[in-house]
Amino acid sequence: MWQLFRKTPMWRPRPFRDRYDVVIIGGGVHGLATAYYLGRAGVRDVCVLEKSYLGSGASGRNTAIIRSNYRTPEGVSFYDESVKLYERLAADLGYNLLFSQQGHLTLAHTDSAINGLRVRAEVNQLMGVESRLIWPEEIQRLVPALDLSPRPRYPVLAALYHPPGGIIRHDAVVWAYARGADRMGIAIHPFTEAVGIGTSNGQVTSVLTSRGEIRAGVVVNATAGFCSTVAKMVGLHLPIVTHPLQAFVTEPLKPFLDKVIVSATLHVYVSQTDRGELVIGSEIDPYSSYSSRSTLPFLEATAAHTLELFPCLRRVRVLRQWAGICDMTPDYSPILGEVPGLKGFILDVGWGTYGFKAGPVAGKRIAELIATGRTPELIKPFSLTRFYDDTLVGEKAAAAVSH
Ligand code: PYC
Repeated sequence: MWQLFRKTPMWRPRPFRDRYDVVIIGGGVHGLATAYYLGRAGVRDVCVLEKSYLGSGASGRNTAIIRSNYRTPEGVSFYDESVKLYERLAADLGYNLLFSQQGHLTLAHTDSAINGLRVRAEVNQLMGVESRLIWPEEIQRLVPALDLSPRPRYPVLAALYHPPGGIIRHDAVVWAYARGADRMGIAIHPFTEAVGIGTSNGQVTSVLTSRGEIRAGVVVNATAGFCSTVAKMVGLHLPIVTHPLQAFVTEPLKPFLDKVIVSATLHVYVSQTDRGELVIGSEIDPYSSYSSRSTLPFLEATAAHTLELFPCLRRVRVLRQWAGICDMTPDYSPILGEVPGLKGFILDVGWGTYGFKAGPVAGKRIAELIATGRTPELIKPFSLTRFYDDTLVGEKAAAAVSH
C-alpha cells in the first residue's frame, strides 16, 4: 500500500565509475543542462559532479529573471535563444517550471539613461527581439503601484519595455534538467567534489574527486563562484573577479505586480512570484569575496531604494535574505568554449549576475561543441581568446543594475 504514495525520485544514485567520456564539474543549471543536451545528442557516457546538493550554488541563489534585452548583437542573439528554449522547456522536460512571461521594465531616471535604453531598444529590434522605449503614462498603466510622481529623488522618466522577459521557478529548472539527464542514463553524483584535474601532453586525462579518480577525455568547468579555482587545477588563470550578490524575499502579498521592475540608478530589481512574495535584489557587493553571508547594510539600502519606487510597501515584512557568488569578467560577458593549448577542457564560466537565464542556451551549445567538435557560431564571440585579441563583448550597460 505504501508504494502507492512513494514519490518517484527525480534522479537515481548510480554507481561511481572510474571512467566516463565526459565529466561535468558543477551540478547547477549549466552543468545539468549540458548533460541533458549531450544525452539528446547521443553522448551518454557522462557524469555530473556536484560538491554539495544539486542547485546549491548560483542556480539556487539568484532572482530567476529571464530576458534577452541585451546591448550587443552577440549578447542579444545568445540570450534570445535562451528565452526561446525557456518558453518550451516545461513541455520538453515534462515538468511545470512556473515560467511567468510577464514582461520586464528597465527604468530610466536620467536623460543619459534614456539614451542608453534607446540604443538597447534599437539593437533589440534590429535583432528581432521585442523591446521598446515607453513613457510615464504607459508605465503607470502597466505598473499602477509604481510611484511616477515627481516626489522621489530620481523620478521615473522612461523605461525599456521587454514583453518576453519574466521569472521562473529556478529550483524546478535544476530538478527537471537532472531528471531529463538521469532518464537518458547520465550519472549525477552530488556531494562529490572535484579537487584536481589531470593533464598529459596538452590533453585533459582525469578528474580527482573526493570519492576517487575518474579518467575522462573531456572535462567541463560549469561552476559558478569557484570557476577560477577549478581553472587553476589545470594551471589556467581566468580574467575573473568574484563578488557576492545579495537579495531578499518578503512575506507573500496579494498579486499586485505582474512585471519585473529594474532600476540601475537605484541598484534594485523587484518582481512578484506566483506565491505572492516579492523577490528583491541589488548590485554586486563592492568587495571581492567567496562569502555568501547576508548583511544588514545591504538590506537597509536596498529596502530604502525599493520604497523610492513602491512607497506602498513600507509596512511589508522581510522573510529571508541570501547571497550568491558572481564571477565577473572585465566585459560582463561569459567565457565559453575550448581553451587553446589544452584539449578537452571546456569552459562554461564567467556568468556574473546573469548566469541563470543562460542555462539552457549554454548547455545546448556546449553540448553541441562536445558532440560535434565544432564551436557553434552563437558562442564564438565569448571565447577566452577575446581577452588576448581585444574583441571584447561589452555588456555592462545591460547587466541588470551593474552600471
Ligand atoms: O541580468 O537580469 C539580470 C539580473 C537580474 C538580477 C541580477 N542580474
